[in-house]
Amino acid sequence: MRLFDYLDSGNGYKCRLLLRQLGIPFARVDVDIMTNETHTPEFLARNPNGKIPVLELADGRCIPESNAILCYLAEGTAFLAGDRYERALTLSWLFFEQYSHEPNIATTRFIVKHLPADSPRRSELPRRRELGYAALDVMEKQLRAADFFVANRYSIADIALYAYTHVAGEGGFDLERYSAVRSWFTRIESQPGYTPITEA
Ligand SMILES: N[C@@H](CCC(=O)N[C@@H](CS)C(=O)NCC(=O)O)C(=O)O
Repeated sequence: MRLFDYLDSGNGYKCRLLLRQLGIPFARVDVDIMTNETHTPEFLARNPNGKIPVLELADGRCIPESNAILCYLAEGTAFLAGDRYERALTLSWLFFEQYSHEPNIATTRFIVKHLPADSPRRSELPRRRELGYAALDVMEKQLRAADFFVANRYSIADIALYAYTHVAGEGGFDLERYSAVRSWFTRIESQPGYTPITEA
C-alpha cells in the first residue's frame, strides 16, 4: 500500500497512525500541499478532489478521505468493533469530526501555522475559534463520562478526533480547561504502536 500524505497534516496522520498500530507495511509518498502538488493531473486521477490523504491499495485502486481510509483499514479489527449500534456511534463521531471539529480546529491551525501573517484568511479565525471551542466542549463532556468515545474502548473514533485536537494549541486554542480531553491524550499516547504526528 502507498499513503499519499503530508507530514504536518492531521488527516494524513490519522491514517499513518492506524497503519502503524495495525502493523500494516506501507510506503509514504510526500505530496507538498503548499505548492499545489495535489492538483496535478496525476494526483487528481487518484483523488478528483485534490486532497491528501489518499490510500493506494496494492492493486492500484485508491481511497480518498481520511475517515473512509480509517474505516477501510479498521474493518474486522478491534479498532471498529462492537455491534451495529456501536459501529454507528463510531461513524457518528467520524462525521462530527469532519463537520464540527476539523473545519474549525484544523483550519484554524492551518491559517495560523502555514499562511502569512497578513493573509486575508485571518478574518475567519474568530468564528472558527468559537466553533472549535464548541466542538471541544462536546468532547470534554463525552470524556468526563468515559475513557474513550465509543464503548469505552480505543477505536478509530479516538484516532480521528485525536489527530487535530492534540495539536490544537498550534492554532491558538487553550486546552487548559479541558482536563478530560488532556487525560484522554495520555491514554491514547500509551496505546501500543503509538507514534507522534512528526514521525514520517
Ligand atoms: N475531508 C478530507 C480533508 C482532506 C484535506 O483537507 N487535506 C488537505 C491537507 S490536511 C489538503 O490536501 N489540502 C490541499 C489542497 O486542498 O489543495 C479528509 O478527511 O481527508
